[in-house]
Amino acid sequence: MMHMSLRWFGSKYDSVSLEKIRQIPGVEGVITTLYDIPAGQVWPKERIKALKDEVEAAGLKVLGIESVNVHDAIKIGNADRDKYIANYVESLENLGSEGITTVCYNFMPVFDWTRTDLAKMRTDGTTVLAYDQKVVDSIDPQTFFDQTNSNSNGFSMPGWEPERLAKVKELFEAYQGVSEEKLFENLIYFLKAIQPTCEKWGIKMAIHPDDPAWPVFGLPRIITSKEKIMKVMQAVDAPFNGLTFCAGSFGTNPKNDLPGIIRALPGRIHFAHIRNLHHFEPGVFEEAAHLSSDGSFDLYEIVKALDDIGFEGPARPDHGRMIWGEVAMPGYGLYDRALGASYILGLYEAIQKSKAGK
Ligand SMILES: [Mn+2]
Repeated sequence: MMHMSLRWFGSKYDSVSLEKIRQIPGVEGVITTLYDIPAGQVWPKERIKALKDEVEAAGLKVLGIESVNVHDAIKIGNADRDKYIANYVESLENLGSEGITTVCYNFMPVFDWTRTDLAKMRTDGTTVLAYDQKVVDSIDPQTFFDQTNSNSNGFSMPGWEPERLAKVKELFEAYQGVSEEKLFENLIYFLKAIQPTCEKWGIKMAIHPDDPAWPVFGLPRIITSKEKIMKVMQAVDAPFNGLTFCAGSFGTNPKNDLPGIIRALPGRIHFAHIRNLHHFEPGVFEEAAHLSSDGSFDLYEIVKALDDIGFEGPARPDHGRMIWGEVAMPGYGLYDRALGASYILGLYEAIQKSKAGK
């Protein structure tokens, strides 16, 4: 049984309320976070409990955390990484003891996801996030960061925290000498260090693939394809070490076979981000409605593959289009994600019924 959820940034940061999320049919809970706690700091138990209480009071469950961010010192492999890993372990202890056991994270240097347009107008008047490699190739990271943040409708976006990215130049310097191999080693070091705590509480770590699935601004990327994620799964071959299957991120590279990635990872996909992209040419795409025919992916085959491998974790619609005049954080409005959730649940119901021969 897949559990449908919506990402929610907390009542202080999100334009969408829990009350509204509660009214989307079939949505059981939220994927949430303590948005104000910077990477590297411990998540206090009382804050986690208060978050859980707030969500449960609205008739929903906390189905997972996205994300407990990993401090750059851990990704870079600095001398003080063990201090930050100890903090991470304490956050996991606090989450585990509150019964929260699905944790999404990523291991991308400097930038989280990258898009070159946060509100590209489509012919139907909707706006979507879009990407054009030529734009990335033509500007420096600091300018790129400033432009992205000034176009976010006034919302602070995940992975684009102004405090951290105020020092883009310094961050880039800190990553000098961190090759793809080194970044991979640092990930494995981190996973081995958190393994006992995850196993103690039954916490499932779900690494998010890199978005887009290739190096940007000369920074290394290590979760970009089936081969690369398999390498991580094999290096720490235990069920706690799993994947957030993100259709939109792996799908930035049209060579990635999305159902094929899912089918290669039974028992290791702990969380699913389900969305659609429309490709124009290699390195140029826009985010589409979830409906298969609106983009380049076959959403039926994606949901079917998840069901075939016995996926039982939380799933969520991913970035939505901005429709019906909504003003929200780019990608995270209510309306199109609600349509996406309903559509995915419709596919899921049809798959269950045809399997049962009804
Ligand atoms: Mn995703």
